[in-house]
Amino acid sequence: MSNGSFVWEDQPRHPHQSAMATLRFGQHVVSATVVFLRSELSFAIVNRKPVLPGHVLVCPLRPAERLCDLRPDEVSDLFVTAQRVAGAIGKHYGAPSLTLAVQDGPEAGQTVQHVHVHLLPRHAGDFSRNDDVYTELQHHDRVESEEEAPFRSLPDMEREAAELRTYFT
Ligand code: AMW
Repeated sequence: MSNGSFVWEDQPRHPHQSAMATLRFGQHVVSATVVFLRSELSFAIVNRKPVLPGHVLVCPLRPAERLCDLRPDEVSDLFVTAQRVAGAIGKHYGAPSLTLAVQDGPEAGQTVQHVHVHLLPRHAGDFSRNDDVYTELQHHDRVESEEEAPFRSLPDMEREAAELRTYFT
């Protein structure tokens, strides 16, 4: 089945640099180099501002805003992909547990207008109160916190994506 309006785009990085493959993540354009898995209808990327080490995102290729906007085959592929990614990050980060979350709509904390499943490796004691992870998820990428903790560098994100890609080859 077609994946709708999704296209890999080739965009110039800079007038003097060669084009690079990018894809749309809501209002953002992300480099293909931070994508570590692609399925028929979904993709997985590393996070530019992870709440915990290994906090990654799984998204439908078609930039639908809300879970209810997805077709059944997209929902199915999204969660099968999330399950595969869960296995990989669990191993890679030696995590006995994982948190999966979808912030579906602005009142639920969604800031990127493109459905995404958050996956976070969890370890005992990573938060003093286990459910504080949800408070952190709601606030970590808000503008007011960017000054305290800037985004990761592209090379750092690319390094993690390359490591995670090895689980799917
Ligand atoms: W939401 O608050 O919409 O549920 O979560 C958006 C997530 O996407 C956050 O974890 C944020 O850090 C991450 N994010 C936003 N923009 C990018 C980007 N360009 N590349 C990688 N991760 C991003």
